Amino acid sequence: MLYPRSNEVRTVMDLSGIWDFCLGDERDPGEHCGTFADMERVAVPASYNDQKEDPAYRGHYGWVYYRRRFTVPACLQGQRRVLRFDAVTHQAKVYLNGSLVAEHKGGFLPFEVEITELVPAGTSAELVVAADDRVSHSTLPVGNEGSTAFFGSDNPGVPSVEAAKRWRRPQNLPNFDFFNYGGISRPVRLYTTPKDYIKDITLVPAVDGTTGIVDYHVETAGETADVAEKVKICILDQEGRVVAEGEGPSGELTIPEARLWWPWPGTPYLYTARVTYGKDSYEQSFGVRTVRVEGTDFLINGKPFYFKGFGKHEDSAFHGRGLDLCLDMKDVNLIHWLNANSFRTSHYPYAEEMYDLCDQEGIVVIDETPAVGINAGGNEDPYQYPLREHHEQVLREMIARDKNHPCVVMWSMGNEPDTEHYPQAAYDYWTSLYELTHELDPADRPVTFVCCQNDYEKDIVTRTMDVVCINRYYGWYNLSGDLDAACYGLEQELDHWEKQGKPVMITEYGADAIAGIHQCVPEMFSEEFQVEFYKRQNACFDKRPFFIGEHVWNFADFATVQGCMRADGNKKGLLTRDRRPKLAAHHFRERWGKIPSFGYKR
Ligand code: ADA
Repeated sequence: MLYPRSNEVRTVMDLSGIWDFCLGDERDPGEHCGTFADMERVAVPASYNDQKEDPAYRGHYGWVYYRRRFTVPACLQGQRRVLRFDAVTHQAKVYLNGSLVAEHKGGFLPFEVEITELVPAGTSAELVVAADDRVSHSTLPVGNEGSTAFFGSDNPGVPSVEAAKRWRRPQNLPNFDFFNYGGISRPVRLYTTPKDYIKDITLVPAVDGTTGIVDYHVETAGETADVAEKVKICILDQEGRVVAEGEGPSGELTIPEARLWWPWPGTPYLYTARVTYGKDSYEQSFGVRTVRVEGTDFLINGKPFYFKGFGKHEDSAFHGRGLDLCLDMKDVNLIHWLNANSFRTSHYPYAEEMYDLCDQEGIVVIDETPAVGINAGGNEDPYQYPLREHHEQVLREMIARDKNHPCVVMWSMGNEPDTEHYPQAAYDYWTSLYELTHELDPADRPVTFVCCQNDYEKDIVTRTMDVVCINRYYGWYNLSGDLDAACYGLEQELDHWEKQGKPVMITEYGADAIAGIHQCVPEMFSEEFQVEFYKRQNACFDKRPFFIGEHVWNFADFATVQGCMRADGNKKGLLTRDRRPKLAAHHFRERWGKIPSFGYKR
C-alpha cells in the first residue's frame, strides 16, 4: 500500500486539526450517533484519552465519534479521490453524509476508501469516524474477558464475575502492559490519483559483487484495461542521476557500482524508484542491502550484525499513542546518542513516518504485529481464542505496508505467546503463521516471534524460528534482586540455546528504576540497581558468540494500566518518559560505543 505523497499529478489534503468529538456509551453499537448533541472537541491525530482531565476519556470503553466537514476543491475534478486513515484504534467505522462507507479492524495499520463518486469535486461532506477501543479474546492486542482471576482473590469480600456484572461498568481488561490508548491516532488524508493509476510498487534488492540488482513489480489499476506497456521505471541516485531504467510492470534492473544501505554509523544510502504509468507517477525510496541468517549469524550485506537497542513504545504525554513527529525525531537522535543501532516496534506496527526516518538514519527495525496477550498463563488455552483470521489479516497488511523499507530486517509475528502450557497448539499456530509470513514477504526476510520467560525445554516452537528472540527477567520478576542467582539461571538457559545452532538475541531484559532513587548498595527500583542488573547480564552475553543482540526493555518509561506493580506506568526505561537519561542510559552509551554494529565477538 503506497504512502500518500503529492507530486505533479497527485494531490494530498491533510485533514488533521480539531474535530468534533463525543463519547459513545458501552452499549453503543458504533452506529452513527446522529445528534452529536453533546459534542466536544479533540485534536486529530492523537489518542483522545489524555486530551481532557476526565475519567470518562481516560478509561473509556467502546465507541467514540469524531466529526468534521471537508470540501473537495473543484480543481480535483477528473481525479480519482481516496480517503486514507493511517490508524484508528482498535476498530473503525467511517460514515460520509450519514452513510457507512468503510470499516476496519486493527488499530495500527492503514485502510482507505475511494470517494470519487461519493463526494463530487466542488462539494463538501460530513465525515464521521467511529472508533472502538475494546480489546477481547478476538482482538490484537488481546483483552481479558472478565474472570474471577481478574479480581485476583476469592475471599468473600471480592465480587464474583456474576455479582460484578450487575453493578460494574464494563471496562477493558488489557492482557498487555501498555495503556490502551484509543482513537484516530495517525493522520487522515484525502489524496488523488489519475483515473488510471499506480496501485502498488514492490522493490526487492539483491547484490552481486559491486552490482545492485532490483527486482521490481508495479501493480496498476483504473478504468483503461491493459495499459501495462505504459509502465516505466527509472532508478535515481541521491544526486538525481538515472542509474537504471526499464519498462513494463515487472522486471530486473541492475545498478553498477551500487551504494549499499548500511546501518548507522555506516551510510544508509537510499535510491529513488520513479515510476510512471500513463498520466500517473510515484517516487518510492528504497535501499540496496541484503539480509539473511547463516548458521548463528544475522548477516546484513554479508556481515554479521549485532543488535544494540531497545524495545520501544509509541507513547508520549498528551499525544498518547498518537503520531508525534517531534518525539520521533528526538528518539532517533537519542538512539544515535546512545550508540544504539536498532529497535523492535513493540508491540504493534509503528507509524510509517518512523520507518522513513529509520531508512534515512540507518536504524535497523524488527517489525512486530499487535499480537500481544495470546497467553492466559496456563489458565486456559489461548489458541482457542478466535484470533487466527485477524492475525493473518494483520500480517498481510503490515508486510504490504512495510515491505520496501530497508530498515526492516525481520518480522516479529507477536510478543510473548504461551508456548509452554499447550505446546502442540502453539507449535501448530505459530509454524503455520511463520510459513505464511515468509510467503507474504517478497524479500523473504527472517521471521520470528518473541518468547516470554518460560520452561524453555517444554517450548517446542521458539527454537524453530529463524532467530530465537527471548524476553527474560532473571533478577527482576524471578530471583528478584538476587543478581548472582539471576546470572546462574541465565547461564543455564544460554547453555540450552547454545545447543540449538540458531542466532539468539534478547529482545527484552530490564528492571524498573524510578528516576532519582539512588543507593550506594544497589537495590531494586534504584538507578544503580538498573545499571548493575545490566552489567552482570551483559557479561553473560559477551561470552557467547551465537548471541547476536541485546535489546533492553525499555527505551523510555511509558504509560500502562494502573496496577500494584506500576508506579505511574512502567519505569524500566533507560530514559524517563520525557526523555531524560537515567544512569543506565549513560552506561549503555559507553558500552555500545565500544561494540561495533558488525563483527562483534567474531
Ligand atoms: C514483558 C512484555 C513487556 C513488558 C515487560 C515488563 O516482557 O513483553 O511489554 O510488560 O514484560 O516490563 O514487565
